[in-house]
Amino acid sequence: MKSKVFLIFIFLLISQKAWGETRVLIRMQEGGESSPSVLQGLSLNENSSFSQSNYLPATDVHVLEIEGSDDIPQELENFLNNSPEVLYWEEDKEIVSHYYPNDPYYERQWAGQDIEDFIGIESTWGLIRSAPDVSIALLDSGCDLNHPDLAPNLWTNPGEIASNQQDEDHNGYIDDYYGYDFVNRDSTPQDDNGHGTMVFGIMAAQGDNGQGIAGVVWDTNVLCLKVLNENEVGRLSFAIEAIEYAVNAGVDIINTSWGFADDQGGSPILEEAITLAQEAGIIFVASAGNNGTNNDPMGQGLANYPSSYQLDNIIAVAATDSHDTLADFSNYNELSVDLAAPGVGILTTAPGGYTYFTGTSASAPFVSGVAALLLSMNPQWGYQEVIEHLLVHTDYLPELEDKTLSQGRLNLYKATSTAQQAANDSLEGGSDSDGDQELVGFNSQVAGCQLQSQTQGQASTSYRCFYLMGLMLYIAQGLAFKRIAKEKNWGF
Ligand SMILES: [Ca+2]
Ligand SMILES: [Ca+2]
Ligand SMILES: [Ca+2]
Ligand SMILES: [Ca+2]
Repeated sequence: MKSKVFLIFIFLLISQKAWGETRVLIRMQEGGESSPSVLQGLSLNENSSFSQSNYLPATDVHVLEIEGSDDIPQELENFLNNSPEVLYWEEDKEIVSHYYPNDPYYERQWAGQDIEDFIGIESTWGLIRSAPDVSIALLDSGCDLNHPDLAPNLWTNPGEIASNQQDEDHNGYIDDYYGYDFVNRDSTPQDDNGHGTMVFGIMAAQGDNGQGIAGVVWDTNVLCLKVLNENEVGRLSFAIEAIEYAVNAGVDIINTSWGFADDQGGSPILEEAITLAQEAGIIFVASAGNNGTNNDPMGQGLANYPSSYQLDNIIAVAATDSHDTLADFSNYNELSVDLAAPGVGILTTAPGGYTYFTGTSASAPFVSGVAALLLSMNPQWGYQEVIEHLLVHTDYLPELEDKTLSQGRLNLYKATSTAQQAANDSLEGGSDSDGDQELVGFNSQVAGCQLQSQTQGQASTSYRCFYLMGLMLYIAQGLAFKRIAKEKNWGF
């Protein structure tokens, strides 16, 4: 099974060279040339030529397109490596979705039966189901904008009038009312593949509307940014531009159910874009990848990106199956993969209907959905508090002990019920928002332990409490490790 999955993954990597042209991303030195005029002196061999195809202002990146060559011409490579104006450059690599084609008949028998029990979804809905003030950017193959179970939850641009050929909000995108299509460069991020629509449904299909299914969150705002084409393949530059768009739109969460494998630490420019999201306080949820291997950021082998960047706003998600064990195809790592969530045979929306969906692509939107609920309950929480809270309130699975940072699988009810308690406490205890944000979670937990020990004196309560504290410290160490590794620029 594993080798079959691996072969399919390799096949996807090799076979889907979706783009005819080779492209490179160039990051100029700060204070250097603001346009690639530095390249004007360069001539390629007679068969190839190059032109600028895009400029991404927030990351100051020039996208260069090379015609007539399947590879980056040696002259260009030499030039870029030796030019003092170029800070760094990389190929505009392909990114691929983390959808795993399933065996429909067998897996349909399971879907929807045990999953509610595992993750406590129905109990969660008894507590909270809406996050109307939260917005989630979905960077994917687009959305079925006409799907009755999704349309009510589409983000809309308050500064833009649709379909009038004008750019009312002056953001450089004409008529971007429902987001943007970075693949075809138009204002309609309509899904021509289905992947984005499937991710959307798990995360945020409208509930209690007499239609189809209910997503984790029933009422929220999903910003559709199309970065994958009809074959579920995109480019780094699409994703980087979409992240810039999401940051400017002020979203709270970004969901990425795709990636690329790399043994050189991933794309530095994509990492820089995610750093912009981090600085804006955005939670970045990323699927861990489907090649069934260790995403070891310290090792020699391939790791999946963006999930393996050591940025503390990234929450990387592995997939569990119907037996509540790690799915064969799921990637894992004890530091870079944060937790697992169901990812096999999940019933969700598809363009014009419904389907079953498998892959770490299906796991990530469970986490994005519950992150939206947590933010809605505790709007004062920063991204670190949301992520720490989620990781501490998983269900421990022995198998995940050395395969995810939290050692556990998402439990919606544990996460939301304890967040509800935190919201109540914060209402009762008044504002302590002057405190160190990062430590708020810890302080209340330690205080909770003492309180429980004193008032109840029950050994079991104390053990549970101190176990939880220990786990929080362990996770905090892991998150701190990510921050330190990032600061010290260790070679991931
Ligand atoms: Ca606009
Ligand atoms: Ca307009
Ligand atoms: Ca379009
Ligand atoms: Ca529905």
